[in-house]
Amino acid sequence: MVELRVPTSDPIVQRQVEAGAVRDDYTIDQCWDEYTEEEHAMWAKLYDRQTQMLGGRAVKEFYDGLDALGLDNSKIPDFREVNPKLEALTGWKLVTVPGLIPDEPFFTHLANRQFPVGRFIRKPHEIDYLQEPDIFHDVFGHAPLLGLPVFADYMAAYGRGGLRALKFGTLENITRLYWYTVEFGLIKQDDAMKIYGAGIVSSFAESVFSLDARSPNRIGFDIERIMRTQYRYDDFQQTYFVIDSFEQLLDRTVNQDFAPIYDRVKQAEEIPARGVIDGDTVYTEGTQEYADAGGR
Ligand code: HBI
Ligand code: FE
Repeated sequence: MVELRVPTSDPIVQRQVEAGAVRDDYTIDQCWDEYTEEEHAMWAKLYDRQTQMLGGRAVKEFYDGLDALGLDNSKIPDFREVNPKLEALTGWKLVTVPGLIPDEPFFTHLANRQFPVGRFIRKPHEIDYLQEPDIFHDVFGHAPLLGLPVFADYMAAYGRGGLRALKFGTLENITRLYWYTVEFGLIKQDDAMKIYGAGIVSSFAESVFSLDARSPNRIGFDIERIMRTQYRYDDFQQTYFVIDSFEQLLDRTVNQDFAPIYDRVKQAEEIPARGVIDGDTVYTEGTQEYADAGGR
């Protein structure tokens, strides 16, 4: 039987854990019919609030993805409806998990084009911030770009890269790449800065902070630079990395031999989350006033 990293407050998840119904790959059933009216209402509220706050701040492909997958404010998405659409686009599908799962099965799912999604949805008192990914973050944040072939390929390559990193002992470095791209990435599109990272598009406050605040750095994407850079996991980022295109992201990671990259990264000094160094393409050198004032 599998062991869970965090206890869950979702009774449907609890029931499955207690019944030994968690599969060896950590998946469980979504049990969509058992979501309550309050839970559907929370989805609707989050969806409306977030699409309003985003306005045009997200990358065009994000909105296309919401459309293509039929994600809207009407109800918590039913994976039985979303998955056929997603599979037709890119071969990806959403699977339900009890919460955060260990790295190895997480990477294995990505390598197999399955995105692990927590079943639970945040409670009213957690509406602005929670550390664990819930179904709103996982689906609203991640699913739209999983329907875009170039990004879908990047995510699967990341899963394979993560499995290799576990063997190389470079988990921290590859995790930073995920953090600064998949979760908190920005992109230049038609000369405007846009959001594509799931952690930002699903965050009420960070969707504005990441693009508009004077505080954070905005620096051009560079894989070795990112792998050396520490990050904040509990507050707004002090640096955002900016890609030119999704093709750039895929080119720099797929079919790249990471071994020499890891060798150089291991030799090089770590860069603090707020650092700006020689060789950076600096779009914004942040004031760091938010972090200096103590942050959250
Ligand atoms: N599990 N459900 C879930 N979601 C994640 O985003 C996740 C995880 N387990 C591990 C993990 N992320 C990270 O540690 C990896 O990015 C390294
Ligand atoms: Fe995420």
